[in-house]
Amino acid sequence: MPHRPLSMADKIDGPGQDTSLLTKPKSKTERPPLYKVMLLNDDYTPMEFVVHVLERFFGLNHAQAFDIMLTVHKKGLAVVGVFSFEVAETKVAQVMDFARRHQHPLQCTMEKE
Ligand code: TYC
Repeated sequence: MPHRPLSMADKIDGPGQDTSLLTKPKSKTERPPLYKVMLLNDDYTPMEFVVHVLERFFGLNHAQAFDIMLTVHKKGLAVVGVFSFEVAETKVAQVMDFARRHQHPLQCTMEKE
């Protein structure tokens, strides 16, 4: 028997089940990664301030902002939006700066989805 490296043609999965020609080609247009922006709970930032932040920087209406604020308050954190890296980074910086300027300890972070 001639010695040669194994090729995909040698890999037969079972009768009539050679899948070597049926694998999906990798998509050519890869989507850029998305980033979750999250707010963290703390014991000191006023609820109304958090609602205002969500309206101002995340374009939520008052009811949506109030709901998310309450989720953070009860669960410790919540995702407030999903964005490209650059937009997520900007939102985090805007929220952190706004909270710092108002002397609230509110924390905002981002994480790859
Ligand atoms: N826990 C805060 C309070 O009781 C309210 C709060 C909600 C703070 C959400 C931060 O991301 C936050 N005043």
